[in-house]
Amino acid sequence: MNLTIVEYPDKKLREKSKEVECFDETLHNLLDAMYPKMINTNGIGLAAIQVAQPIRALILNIPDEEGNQPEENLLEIINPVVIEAAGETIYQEGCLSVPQFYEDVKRHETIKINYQDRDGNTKTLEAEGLLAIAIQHEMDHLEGILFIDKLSYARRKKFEKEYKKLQKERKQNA
Ligand code: QAP
Ligand code: CO
Repeated sequence: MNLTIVEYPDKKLREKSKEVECFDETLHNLLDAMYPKMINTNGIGLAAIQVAQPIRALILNIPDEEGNQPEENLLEIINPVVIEAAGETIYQEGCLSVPQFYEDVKRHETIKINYQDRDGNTKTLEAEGLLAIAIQHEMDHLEGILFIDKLSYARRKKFEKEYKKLQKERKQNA
């Protein structure tokens, strides 16, 4: 399965992703293809909608202390639901769908979710730190929300200007 990352301002990223009901080979093939795509593009998190599949599935692989992302640390999260969220934290986020732009975003510090694994088994996960931030970022994708939507009006304007310039440069290099 050959996947392409959908990039802002593609309207596809605004779609609301649908609940996964079939935990079949099609889902497994998609998840299996998402992992190398994420690693090869230097990602730590990827939602299915970012590869044009509007389903409530996301993967995460937070680097360890050495900066490694072994596949055994891969988290596959299907149909996540937030059951608890507390505290506040600010982190400079980026997104594979918004290349080369990073900005501070406010999130909950800790989060507890229920979700399903690739076989449909129900799981609970309590997260803090970068994992908690990444879960919130990826779950926003399921609603068609991007981290740039969370910026102040002034920062968003700064983003639109910088991003247009970056896109121009990238087109010239392509
Ligand atoms: C979401 O983001 C996230 O601009 C995952 O040129 C972000 O993997 C979770 C990336 C922050 C927690 C904190 C971005 C790679 C990767 C770029 C990513 C780029 C290359 C972003
Ligand atoms: Co993202």
